[in-house]
This record gives sequence, structure tokens and C-alpha cells, in this order.
Amino acid sequence: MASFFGCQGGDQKIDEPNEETRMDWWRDARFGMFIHWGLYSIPAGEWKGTTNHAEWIRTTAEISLEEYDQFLDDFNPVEFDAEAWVKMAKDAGMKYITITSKHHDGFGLYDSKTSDFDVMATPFKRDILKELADACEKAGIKLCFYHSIMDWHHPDYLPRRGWEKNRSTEGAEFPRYVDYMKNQLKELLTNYGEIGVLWFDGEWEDTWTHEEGVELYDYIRSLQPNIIINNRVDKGRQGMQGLTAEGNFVGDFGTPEQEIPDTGLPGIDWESCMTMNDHWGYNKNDDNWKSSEELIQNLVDIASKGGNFLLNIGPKADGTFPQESIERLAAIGNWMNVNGASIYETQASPFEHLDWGRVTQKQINGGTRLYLHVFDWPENGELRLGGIRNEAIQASLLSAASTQLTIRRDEDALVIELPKISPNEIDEVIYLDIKGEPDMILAPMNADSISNH
Ligand code: JFZ
Repeated sequence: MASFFGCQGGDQKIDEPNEETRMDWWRDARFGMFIHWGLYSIPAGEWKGTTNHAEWIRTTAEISLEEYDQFLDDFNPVEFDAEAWVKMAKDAGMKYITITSKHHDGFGLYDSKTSDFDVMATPFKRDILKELADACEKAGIKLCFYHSIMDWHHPDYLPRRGWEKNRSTEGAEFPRYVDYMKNQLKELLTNYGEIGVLWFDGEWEDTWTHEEGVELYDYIRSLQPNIIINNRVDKGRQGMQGLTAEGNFVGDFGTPEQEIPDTGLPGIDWESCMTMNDHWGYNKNDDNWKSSEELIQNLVDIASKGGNFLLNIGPKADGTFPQESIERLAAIGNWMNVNGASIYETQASPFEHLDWGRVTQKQINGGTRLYLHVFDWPENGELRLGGIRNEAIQASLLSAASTQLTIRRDEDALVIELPKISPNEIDEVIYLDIKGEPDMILAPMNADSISNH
């Protein structure tokens, strides 16, 4: 898969000998941590009695620049411990961390020589990204940056917000803003070691064009040739779905947001990003937390469709993760400790919809290992895998590899006898080794919709 979007970047990539290896680590990783952290963590979603804000608070609560700047004096996350954050990500089974080097509010979490609106202008005065880069390096976690193209702080960024009546646009020059942003990105790609992903966002305003997207993509790759760049660098995203349109667009992967595409995104790399509750940035009033079960099953669902899962944390202003997030990370980690092999380095399921759960797969010597993720344990104690011709080699519980399960063929199906009770109600994984590559019997009605479920 040399060209992900049939795009200009893709055409260039065909000639590059390192194309496949550039994406390899990311495709194998499957699971990363998103972190939204900045000045907006201080008001924690609340402003003058309204409570439904987060990282957008400057705009959603219509806070003037002067007023917002005052958060600089309050940003002092003395509990911040980069190694503790990285450990929580790693223990949860995550392979990379994507943190907001700069969100739409324009505040930089690092020591930027090109800006006074950064962490060095706060009492904290520590380069948060440097500390994270060091901790990630030690732990073998890839550090990635989310960097907003839209910027509500820089005087040259246009347009202003509609409600910002008294912020003049006089003398503002967008190209100068683009230079500023590139200088920032150069800092980020020079001073923090090898960066895994540049995750752009806020590309949707009219001032940002396809041509600028292509140029920025090429610029980033010139600074770090092996870096991976998301689709939001360009204008190819369809509507609010975060998918990439057909056409001449750059970007290495699609970014569905808060959703899992029904059939994956066949033919392109993609990553679903998702919150644990209803906000990206910390919101102290938001207690609509997804259960650990839902989050684990989302990870499995995404892997079974060939995508990555970028699960968000909104740290508090003191530098700690919300307790609810810590608990969920730990629960996911417990499951991954036992079942990680069914996620990392796997491919999308060869099966269409299955009533009882999901499937991931991996090549093994002489055949294929199918990981059967059982969300709903069959009451009759038999797991039915229909529409497959292959000969079975063996089946076991991933949690107890010494247990051999009995397999029989029933017409087009392989049927596996299960223990009466599921050892893990969230998702017990069974691995079934078969000879050769999956040889599927396509249901005639759905023959052409089968590829990527
Ligand atoms: C963007 C940001 O505005 C938001 O603050 C957060 O960082 C999120 C990860 O990304 O929000 C978007 C971007 C795209 C869509 C929706 C929200 N979209 O395409 O549906």
C-alpha cells in the first residue's frame, strides 16, 4: 500500500524506498494515548456559571485575549511527573503518546524561542515536552505532537473569532503566521529527538489551503523524513467525519473522531481518536465516563477493522490525571497484559459481522492465527465461526495457552467447544490456528462488502 489516499504525497511516496518501514511501527502499535493539556485545564471547563467548556473555552465562553492571558500566572502544575505519565501509558499497553504541543488557544507546552505565549511565561518554567521526550525515550514509547494550525492568539492568524469584535485585524498577515508556525514546528522537530507523528488540526478555516497543506507536509518530512503526518494537514477531510476524501490530498492516515467507521476505511491507514468522557480537555463537571469494558471493546473493535485507537486523557491543572482516567488505564492494562498479542501487529478480521464478538489475525508459520474476541459468551458453550474453508490446527484460550479446545467442522463452519463460563466477561480471547491464509466463503448477498469487517 504505497499510496494511502491516491494523493500527491502518495505519488511521491511510491519512489521512496523507506515507505513501508516508515508506517510499520505505527501499524503494529494499534494503541496510543492522546493528551489535551494547556491553560484551559485551569478553568477546568467552568466559566461564570457555565460548565460545558474544555479546550475550546476561550471561544465557547468568549474570553478576551487579555483575560485569557492571565491564566499564564496560574499555570503551575507542580505534580507533573513525565515518567509517571509515560508509565501509565505504557502499563495500559499504549505504544505512543500524542500531546498538544499547541492547541487552538495558541499556548505552547514547551520552551519556544519564537513565542512568549508558552510554558516559560508561566511560574512553572519547565519544558514539559522535553521532560516527556526524555521519559518516552527511556520507556521506549514514541512521542508525537498534536499541533493546531488554527491559532486564536497570534496577531497574524486570520480569521478572528466572530465574537472578537475588538481584536483588530489591521496589519495582520497570514503568511507571516505560517512562517511562525513553521518555525515552531522546526523547534519541535529539532529539539525533542525523533518524533513519531505530527497530528495537525484546525485546518478547516478558509485561510488554510490545499497548497499550504502540501507545502507543510513536505516541510515536515524534510525535517524528519520518517515522521508520520495525519490527514488534517490538508483539506481532504470529508465533513465532520474526519475521513479523507478522494483526490490529490496529502496525509498518511485518516482521523475519524469519536467514532469507529462501520467497516473500517479499506485501503487507507486510520486512527480513531476518542475521549473517555465527553471532553478532550479537563472538565471537572463531566462525569459521563465510558466504562473500562466499553473502552477495551472499542480497542478490539478498531483493531478488528484494521485501525489504531488514540484514547484521550485531559490532565488536571496540577499535572495529574483524573482518577477516573487512571482507573480505566489500569483496567485496560490488566486486559492487555494477558491479551496484548491479539492486538499488536494484527490485521483486520477476514469475517463479516459475528454475533459474539470480533476477530483479529496474524500470520504464523505455515498458516494464520485467528484471535477470536468473545464479547458475548455463547450459552450453548459452542463458538461458531461460519464461512471458512480452512483446516484447523489447534485452538486455546489466550489466557491459558495450555488448555487445548476441541474443534470440529460443521459444514461451512468451524465450531469450538468452550468452557462453561467465560474467564473474562469483557473479552476472553481464543486463538485458533488454521492452515494457510483465511479462505472465506463469501455470502452471495454481501460478496462485495466483505473486505474489511
Ligand atoms: C478538534 C479540536 O477542535 C478539538 O478541540 C480536539 O482537539 C479534537 C481532537 O480535534 O475537533 C474536531 C476536529 C474535527 C472534527 C470534530 C472536532 N470532525 O471532523 O468531526
